[in-house]
Amino acid sequence: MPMKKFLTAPAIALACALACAPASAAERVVNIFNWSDYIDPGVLEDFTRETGIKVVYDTYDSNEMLESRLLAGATGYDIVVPSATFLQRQIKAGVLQRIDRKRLANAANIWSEIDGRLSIYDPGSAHAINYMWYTTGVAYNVAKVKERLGKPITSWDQVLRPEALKKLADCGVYVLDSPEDVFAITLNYLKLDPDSKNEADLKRAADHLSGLRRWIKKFHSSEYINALANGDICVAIGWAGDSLQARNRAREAGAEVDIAYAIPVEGALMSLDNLAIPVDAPHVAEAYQFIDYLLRPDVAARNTKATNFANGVALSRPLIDKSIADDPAVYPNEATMRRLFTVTPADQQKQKLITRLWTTVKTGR
Ligand code: N2P
Repeated sequence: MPMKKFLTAPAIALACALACAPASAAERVVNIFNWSDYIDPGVLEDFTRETGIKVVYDTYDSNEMLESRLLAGATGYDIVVPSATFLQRQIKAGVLQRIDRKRLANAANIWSEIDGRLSIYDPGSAHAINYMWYTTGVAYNVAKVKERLGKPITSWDQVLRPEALKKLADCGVYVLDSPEDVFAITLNYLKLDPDSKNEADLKRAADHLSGLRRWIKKFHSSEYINALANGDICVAIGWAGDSLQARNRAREAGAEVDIAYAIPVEGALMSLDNLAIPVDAPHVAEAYQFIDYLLRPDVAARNTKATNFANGVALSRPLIDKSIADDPAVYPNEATMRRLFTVTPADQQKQKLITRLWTTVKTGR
């Protein structure tokens, strides 16, 4: 279930709004639906302080969850953050509106290289603006993996080969509940096209994953952050920033837990998450104001510092601590970039097949 977080303006502003504003003045608000653990909460508070716009902030942890809401319509959301492949399908379905970049004073801060990658999914980047971009790799507990494998994780073979995964199962393995990520990685591991939508290829990947199920404790896309930090699990196929948040949470808690994140030698999936405005958004002007705020280099830098995800504002990079800005797990260097692959969206029919195969992978039925 999405978690609810309701942010109000500072008490003083609220008191004034109640006491000073004419009764008819509509309260300015922006309703945001974003991934969990994906923003510095202080940014939301400062946005309200600076603009007087109240932020209502809900979270999700899967594209499927967002997509089913968007396709049902009337979400009430002003900003949503689909990954690029889902974005492309949602544009075709007519559920997102065009974004006029002339209305964004900070549009010049958009990182052109990342924007170019986004335009593969959204020609001319007409409906979206990149928020964060990242890889899907392996987060692991350094000591527990060393005990069991004698070495760090560097290859998908250490987690995707049944006899190898079996060695890690007793300390707890989580896998993202995200068929797009996990199919792409498995297809690539099986030396098939990671972007294959061929039914036989997808079935082969699903069969392989079904063979791993008994060694997997849970398929989940957000709980692994705390589970790793607490030492409850030792391996997760996860997203870069979330994996590093797990490492940081363990450090902050002073726990004897050291978490590392690997982009395996065979390569990893690179994805883009993007700010978009639903076609029926009730507060479009406020949505523009919020997107413009996120495009400020100092604000983008704060969000990367808090989440360990690379953002789409190039000028924010010099404002980010070197430990994050120069970490190839966050901002992959040229050599790592060459190992990354991307995927394209499945059409509705193939998406149904993927959903069906994924249910079988997770449940055996
Ligand atoms: C944030 C996850 C974002 C990456 N916790 C997956 N879209």
